[in-house]
Amino acid sequence: MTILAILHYPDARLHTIAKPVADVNDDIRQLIDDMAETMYDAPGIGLAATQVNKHTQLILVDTSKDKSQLQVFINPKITAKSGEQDFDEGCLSVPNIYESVTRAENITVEALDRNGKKFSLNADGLLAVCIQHEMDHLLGKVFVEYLSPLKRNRIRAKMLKLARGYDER
Ligand code: GNR
Ligand code: NI
Repeated sequence: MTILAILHYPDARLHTIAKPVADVNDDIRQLIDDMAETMYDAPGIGLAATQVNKHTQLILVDTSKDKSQLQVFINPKITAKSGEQDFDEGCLSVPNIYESVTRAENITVEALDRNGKKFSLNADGLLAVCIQHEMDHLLGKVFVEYLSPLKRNRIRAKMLKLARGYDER
């Protein structure tokens, strides 16, 4: 297994729209395993293929306390949603920034699992937040795009300054 490099905002590649997975094959399963290792290493509770510069519709989530419940969603679709919740979100592509985002409280998701088998799942609370956050990545959307232009520009400037620091050292 391999730990993959995570793209950092404001990298234009984070705005790429992911393509559906046509065939759930061993290449996809290899990517799932590498992404899982990357997510647990980070550590994060979710990871979208977009964040590791792979532009296919694949997301991973593990919101369990002991990090033992990996959930894989290939070609995910939200088929129902209701309610609203505010949550302080973070993102591995925007390190050390936490801001409140409003999302649906309850969602129903349809997707394929790592064997290409279709399943449906109802989620609420943190799991629902995380799935919606990851699915946004597949659409090229980062959570800071829900913030005011002022906040977003401050975050962008901070990230650029940090990146410059790393390059010079
Ligand atoms: O690790 C993560 N934590 C998190 C916290 C609140 C809301 C969403 C998330 S997802 C994030 C990992 C990540 O960037 N996934 O894309
Ligand atoms: Ni993220």
